[in-house]
Amino acid sequence: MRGLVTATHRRHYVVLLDDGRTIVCLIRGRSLAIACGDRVEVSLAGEADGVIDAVEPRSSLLFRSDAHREKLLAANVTQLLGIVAPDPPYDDELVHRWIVAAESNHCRFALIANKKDLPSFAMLKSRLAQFQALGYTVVATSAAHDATNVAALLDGQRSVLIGQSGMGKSTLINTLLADARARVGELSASLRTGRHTTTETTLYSLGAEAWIVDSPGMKEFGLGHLSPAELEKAFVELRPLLGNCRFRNCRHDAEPGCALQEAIADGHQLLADTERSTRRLA
Ligand SMILES: Nc1nc2c(ncn2[C@@H]2O[C@H](COP(=O)(O)OP(=O)(O)OP(=O)(O)O)[C@@H](O)[C@H]2O)c(=O)[nH]1
Ligand SMILES: [Mg+2]
Ligand SMILES: [Zn+2]
Repeated sequence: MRGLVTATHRRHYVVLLDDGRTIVCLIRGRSLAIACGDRVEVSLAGEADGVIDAVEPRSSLLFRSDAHREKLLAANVTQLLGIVAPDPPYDDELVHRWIVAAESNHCRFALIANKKDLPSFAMLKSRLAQFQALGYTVVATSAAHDATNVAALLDGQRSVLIGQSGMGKSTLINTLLADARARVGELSASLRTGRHTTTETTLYSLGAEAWIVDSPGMKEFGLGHLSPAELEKAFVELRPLLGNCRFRNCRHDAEPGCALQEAIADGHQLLADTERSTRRLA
């Protein structure tokens, strides 16, 4: 039997079989790593149980990493949707990291600016301009009330929604799918950090070929698995300059004849900002 992984919870995986049944699976052996969005081959072990035997080849695999381990986010995604809001405060660097993750997986990236009903939303606009300047779609919404402009981004896409805790991922999915039953928690005003209400990664079907994955809030997005060459290509604004440095293995630091440094010296402020983020990420 074949199916689609729609939820991961510790060692258990929910699989929607191609015949429409939903079963809960374990993994055969220990070597397989499985994520929401994976297409898998399973053996049935009972009415509602099974074992995942193999994973079909993936078109993309989003994951973050730190020094110790890799954390899979979703497989076969065509679009990464980042979500930010004025409250709790969000981190610009995190958005740049999501963009790098999307670009290095050849996925589309768009940014959702949520909670536009809050007065503090006005402050967000100038910060979001940098992402628009790079060519990315930025959509302002109030997930708690209306999600029509986000829905327009989802057609025919396999999306993953990521963001810090409390930004409104599950609220957005609730609004998008009245019956999604994503658990939405009350933001803890005293902590100002929001509560991690979503603990599992869950995939919601949006019709024929489209789906969206809700993920637990994250504060970090480690990209240590990317090589310097992959990293520099993941910054769209650097692409026209790559290959123009005097040395082929230029680290774009203090090397003579560095095309990136020259562009910065020419006064491209945007590049200067990006170069700083590249260095932070490296
Ligand atoms: N004012 C306002 N509040 C919102 C909006 N969308 C979500 N919220 C509130 O923000 C808080 C967090 O929403 P969630 O949807 O649980 O956030 P999340 O991103 O899923 O958080 P985690 O699951 O912890 O990662 C809740 O109290 C929501 O009611 C909005 O459009 N406007
Ligand atoms: Mg949530
Ligand atoms: Zn260089």
